[in-house]
Amino acid sequence: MVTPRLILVLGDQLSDDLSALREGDSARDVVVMAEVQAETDYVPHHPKKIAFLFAAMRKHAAHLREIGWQVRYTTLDDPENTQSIPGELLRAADATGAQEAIGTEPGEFRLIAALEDGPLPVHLFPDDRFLCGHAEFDAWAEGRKELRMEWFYREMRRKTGLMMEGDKPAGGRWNYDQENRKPPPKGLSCDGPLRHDSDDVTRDVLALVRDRFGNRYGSLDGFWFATDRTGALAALDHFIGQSLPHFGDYQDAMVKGQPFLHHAILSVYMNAGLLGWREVCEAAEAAWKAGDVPINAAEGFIRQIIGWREYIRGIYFREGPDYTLRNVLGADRDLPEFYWSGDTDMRCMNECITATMEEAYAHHIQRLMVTGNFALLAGIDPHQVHEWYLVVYADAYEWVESPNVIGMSQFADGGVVGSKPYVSGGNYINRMSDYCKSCSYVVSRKAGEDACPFNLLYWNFLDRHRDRFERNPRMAQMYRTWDRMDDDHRRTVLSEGDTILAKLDRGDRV
Ligand code: FAD
Ligand code: DLZ
Ligand code: SF4
Repeated sequence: MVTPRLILVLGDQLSDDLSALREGDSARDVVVMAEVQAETDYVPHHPKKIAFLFAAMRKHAAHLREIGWQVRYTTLDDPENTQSIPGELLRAADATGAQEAIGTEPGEFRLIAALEDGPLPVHLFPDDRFLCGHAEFDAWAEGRKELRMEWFYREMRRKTGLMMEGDKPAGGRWNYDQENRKPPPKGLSCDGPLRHDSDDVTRDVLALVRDRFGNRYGSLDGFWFATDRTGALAALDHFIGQSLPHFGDYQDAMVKGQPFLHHAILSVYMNAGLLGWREVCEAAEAAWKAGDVPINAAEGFIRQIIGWREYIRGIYFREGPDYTLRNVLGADRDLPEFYWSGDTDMRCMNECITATMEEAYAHHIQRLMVTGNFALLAGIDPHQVHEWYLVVYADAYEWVESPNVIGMSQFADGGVVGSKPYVSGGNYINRMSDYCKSCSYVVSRKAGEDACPFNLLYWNFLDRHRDRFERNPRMAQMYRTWDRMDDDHRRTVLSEGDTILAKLDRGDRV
């Protein structure tokens, strides 16, 4: 008898066209999939994320069996479960006589190291479900003073031919952002994502997850994610028909009680492998070609995927395992408790945090300009901020979460991802949302008891980091504005900002 090899398929590798499966032999090899505590607990993931992945893993295992693979699947409550991926590989090797395993490179250095250092030899193949491999990204990055996404994106447009006319971008421009990012008009609303009913598999998983993880942060109620490829394709169709036409216009808008607006809500499916970048982008391009979607929406959406998503992954693997420990601004304040409860008088923070607890989702601007902006202004330890984002979002894996948080949002990498920190006072949030209207603070107040904390902390941040940022050409204007204010006002603003920071340190309500 020929000795089988094990083929590891992880929870975010639920794709038929996976390099490890391509390298395997269904007549001989055994696919190993396992629900394990090491993965549910290395950070205490939101229960909706765990339920989504377990249900999707169980259905993918059934699908792989249907197409001819032998699959060894361990459920979390199996009494023999060793509760780690290397442990389950070893147990499968004992049971099958396999001497080695193959896999597709995981999306976190932590797990790559655990497999490389594990007791069974594991050969990892590149994860070619992405458009840009590590060597290609490094070749693009090599010798550049700044790794700006826009230049990378243009290469990816040329490489894919998406929205290209010959070697020119469709419509004559690479980027239609000037037409995007409008403030929300009164009454802006959207039906949101396609909601999927539970079936027996999902119901079993929900019961297990409620039993094991029901007491941790995040709500399991109202679970509606798709948990297989058919459902994910239906979600893609729904987005293209319903929301893509407005995606560009209202990409940055925030409206109370409307966490999804016209966003895709596809990252959860794409990052688990249920959808691929090409089919998603081609669907958007086809809708534009058919005249159903304006060019600014289609281009803006495709840029998020072949631009931002690929660029962010390139940064993660290029920067290396110590990336999540970077902290160039020396921020060392503990993450305030209200990030876990939403218990704050700041309406914007309350709205984004409570929606996150409910849905394991917030859109980009809520992540960047509300929760991320506040953490940066308040000098929160970026590693704690990183762990929070990894816990709370259903689409979070370190390869995509950490460059967004450590780099884009917290500037803790010193400018690898962004040329300047994404900070703003309350004005930006007021322009792009309806949050401030129902806030206890007054967004137009720059000082005083009820002044918006974002306003106070904005100047406090710029003042604290003057040496680093005042010569940055994109920030010089802000320092000039600050310097023109009268001394008394500046002293008041700084001392009231310090009062808020002291309240955060004491755990007082803000
Ligand atoms: P849409 O806004 O509709 O965008 C369409 C698609 O573009 C997304 O599905 C996603 O695949 C891709 N995309 C857009 N922006 C980015 C980006 N900056 N990086 C990578 N892909 C992008 N995205 C994650 O997938 N996982 C994360 O853990 C994550 N953490 C983030 C943390 C912070 C602080 C910030 C600022 C952004 C983070 N993002 C993350 C990026 C972005 O917020 C999400 O991809 C997006 O909100 C997902 O929702 P959507 O599918 O509705 O996306
Ligand atoms: C996120 C996650 C969770 C919660 N649980 C599992 C699991 O039980 N089994 C598994 O194979 N994968 C899980 N995952 C996804 C992995 O954490 C993911 O593959 C790595 O973080 C690399 O991206
Ligand atoms: Fe947020 Fe300030 Fe607006 Fe309140 S006033 S919602 S704290 S930006």
